[in-house]
Amino acid sequence: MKEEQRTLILQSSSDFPPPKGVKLSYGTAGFRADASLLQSTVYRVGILAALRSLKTQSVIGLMITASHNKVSDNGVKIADPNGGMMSQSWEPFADALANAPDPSQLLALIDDFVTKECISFDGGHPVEILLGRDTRPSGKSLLEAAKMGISSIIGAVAHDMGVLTTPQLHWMVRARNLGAKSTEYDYFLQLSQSYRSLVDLVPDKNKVIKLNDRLVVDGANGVGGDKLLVLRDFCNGLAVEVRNTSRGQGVLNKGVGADFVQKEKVAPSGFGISDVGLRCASLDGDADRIVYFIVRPDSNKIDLVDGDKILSLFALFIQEQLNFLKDDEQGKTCNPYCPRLGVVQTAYANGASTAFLKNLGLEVVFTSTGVKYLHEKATEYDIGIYFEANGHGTILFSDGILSWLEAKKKELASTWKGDELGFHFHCLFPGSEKQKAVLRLLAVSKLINQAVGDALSGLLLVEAILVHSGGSIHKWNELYHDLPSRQLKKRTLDARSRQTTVGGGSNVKVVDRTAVVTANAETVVVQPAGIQEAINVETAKYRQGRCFIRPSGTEDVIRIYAEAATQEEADSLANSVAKIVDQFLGYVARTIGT
Ligand code: G16
Repeated sequence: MKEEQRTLILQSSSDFPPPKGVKLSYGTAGFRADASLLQSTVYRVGILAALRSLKTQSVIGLMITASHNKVSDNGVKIADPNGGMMSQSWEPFADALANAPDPSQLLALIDDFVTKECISFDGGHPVEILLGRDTRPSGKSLLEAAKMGISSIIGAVAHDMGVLTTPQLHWMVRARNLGAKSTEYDYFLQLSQSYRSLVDLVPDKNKVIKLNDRLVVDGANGVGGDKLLVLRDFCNGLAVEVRNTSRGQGVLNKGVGADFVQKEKVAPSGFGISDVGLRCASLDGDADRIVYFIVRPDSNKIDLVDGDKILSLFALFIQEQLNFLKDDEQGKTCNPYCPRLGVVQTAYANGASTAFLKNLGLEVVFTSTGVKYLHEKATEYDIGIYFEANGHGTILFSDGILSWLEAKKKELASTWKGDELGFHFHCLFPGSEKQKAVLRLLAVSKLINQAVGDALSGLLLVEAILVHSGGSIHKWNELYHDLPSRQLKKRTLDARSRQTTVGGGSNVKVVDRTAVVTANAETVVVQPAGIQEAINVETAKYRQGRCFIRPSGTEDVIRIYAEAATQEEADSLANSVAKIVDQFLGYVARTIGT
């Protein structure tokens, strides 16, 4: 690095001292913490984004959000050139950067890294970063910190895209780097047009049943509801009522949102007895997750239609379209093409969903929690569908299958004789089922966000498939019956309060969540020693028992998941394992969510 560049970093970083006694980690989805701790981190991630742009010679994204976390938290994450999460190989550098104690050590780190990564500052390519933020009140000033970080790399340019959902920013980055249209308007246009294409391919009889059937959406008091209102106008005819937008009185994610609905299994604030039986959905704070639900007549309980069920609906639809095309390929004497369809889940996937998917003959694989892991795995298939039970997921189409579909589209169009023969199908599009299957798959590839899980594009695909199948949310929910489950979280102490007096005034030795180390897609705890054996002994006492613990990558908690034959047993197993966590981690914590 030139002297001028070094001086600039030293000067500007001195305005952003890191908070004392706090160690931050890039985690499941970027850095997250109380917003008051993040000025320095976000400034430094600004530097990181500029270096990533220099290294990849591409446009990079920087999003200020803490998604499902409480409103006082915030966070920052990077979108890579393909719109996906930042390469995991850069995470150790991100951690080191965030935790460097002073400007000179920060500079030394950057110096070393730039040399190691052979990052050139020769100015041969534009260095551009797209910035977005959600509706959190702390977002504006953190965005300014990010801009300062970016401008401390000579020649780097920040483009403030304003308040966005996280998936919108990822989509824009991907589109920019593909040389495609990439504004927010283009996002809405692409989603709405591909949604309309899917609906145009639906037989009329199903459309009549479904299109006027209202969907009610909880926007988590965040950005997702606001953007859905815009998307609804683009879709022209989509019957959606949006509640809990950021313009109301409610607090972001408080008693609302996909995380709350999925974990607590109750209706969000603003939903009640008048919604019983309706098709409802809930987005999370930055609209990268979606779950559906049906309000039950008894209290505010719901039937949850979670990410696993969304995945199952998508898998059935994709498999149906591929089956239309399979016969064609099987008849071929040479080079038949058999697209590989795969499904990716995590340990949180309900056992009943995995059994259902395997029963369909699908290949199901597991990764650790975090879209970055699922997404990577899904790219190994021609069509890879990934979803976390919490509603975060998408469908990825490989370049290979997209070319094949385009070629197939041409081939089938040239051989279609239906119009001449006077066939008229009951839908807007005249053509064979094979042709329609090709067009449907191509429309799905444009509708569903190829960069990251996206609640808005997921919602439109669910709605289009329900119209296509003429089915209701009730029928969808009956695809299989979830095994009863329970999730708990045990708070660990934040770095500032560790080693202080907790637990009713007595001095208790506390550990942080990183004391829990897992393996095998988080199904086994390898540290602390002995805890997994204790969990196994407890789990074996329950019919259809399954249980695991893992440290959260977004909150200062240890998560506990239990599944069993009845709700009482699942609750009991989760509570027993929570006690084991207390014993092994030496900290009597408060149990939340029971
Ligand atoms: C993020 C990740 C998800 C993950 C969730 C919870 O979601 O993107 O993949 O499932 O955190 O992670 P953890 O259990 O490690 O806290 P979001 O919606 O908060 O960005």
